[in-house]
Amino acid sequence: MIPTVYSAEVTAARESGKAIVALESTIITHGMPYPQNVEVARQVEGDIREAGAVPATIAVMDGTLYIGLEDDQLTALAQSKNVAKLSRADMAVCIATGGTGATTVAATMIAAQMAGIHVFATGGIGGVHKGAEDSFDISADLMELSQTAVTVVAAGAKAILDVAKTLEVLETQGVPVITYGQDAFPAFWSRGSTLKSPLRMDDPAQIARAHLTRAAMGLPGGQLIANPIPEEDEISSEVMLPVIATALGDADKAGILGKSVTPYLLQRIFELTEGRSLTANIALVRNNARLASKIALELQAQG
Ligand code: PSU
Ligand code: MN
Repeated sequence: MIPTVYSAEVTAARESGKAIVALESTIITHGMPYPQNVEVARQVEGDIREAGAVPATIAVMDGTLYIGLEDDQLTALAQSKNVAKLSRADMAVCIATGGTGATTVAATMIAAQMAGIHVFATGGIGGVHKGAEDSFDISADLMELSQTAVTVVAAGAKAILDVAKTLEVLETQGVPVITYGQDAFPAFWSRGSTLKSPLRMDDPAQIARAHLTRAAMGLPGGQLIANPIPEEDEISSEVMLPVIATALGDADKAGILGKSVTPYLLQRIFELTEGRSLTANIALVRNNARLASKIALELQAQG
């Protein structure tokens, strides 16, 4: 038995059959600085409510799995230091030992599936790191997408990753990568990229139908929906590429490895862009929350 607590709002939504959108907590604890992290978390939850769905931010606190956080819990989590970053490998250990941890994309998908939630909004997924041919650093997020039936809305993958290799692994793993409303696979802070998206859809109803079709065929796994950042919020790749190169060089010099790589790079890019990367990050997460809500409502209408 997994000690699980649903927020009041999520409990009511489950009873009345309202659409629910899952949100991860690593973006709060390891992806953005305090106090912007808690402000953004609240805004994103508000965006989902405004779109007619219910937000469920997921985290493990003192060995309990929370599906939806009350506002004081959200604030406490955003302020805590030394929170573990949980993926598939360490989530059960954290719960079993009474620990506290924030859920990555992989761990959030697992929790969402346990709670019967089919749609999840985030900023960017983990992927194949540059130099993975030597480090073998490939995020468990990619394998999770191939086995857990949750549709994940993200703004593509960051250029801190090897995006082409990330798309190759997703293809090998049988994950549908669907870009919303354009042909190019978006590059997180920038709308465009030189990479063509494997698939494209222009309508949330279609995305919901594809999710249900996959399930009906008995195929495990979810879908990755790549939602380009709104035009007015994007930062051009000419601005971002040198910044990313500097951040990667600094990570290398500092000897950052494993789980610490992504949080280190995000923090370094925040400093190097004087906060501009964060402003864009906030805009794209909110945009993803709105699209995820539409998909969740459609799933409910069709399902
Ligand atoms: N990419 C981002 N922002 C993030 C993350 C990734 O642009 O906050 C977080 C997510 O929680 C993601 C995790 O699941 O980092 C991937 O970490 P790793 O590369 O260690 O698997
Ligand atoms: Mn990794």
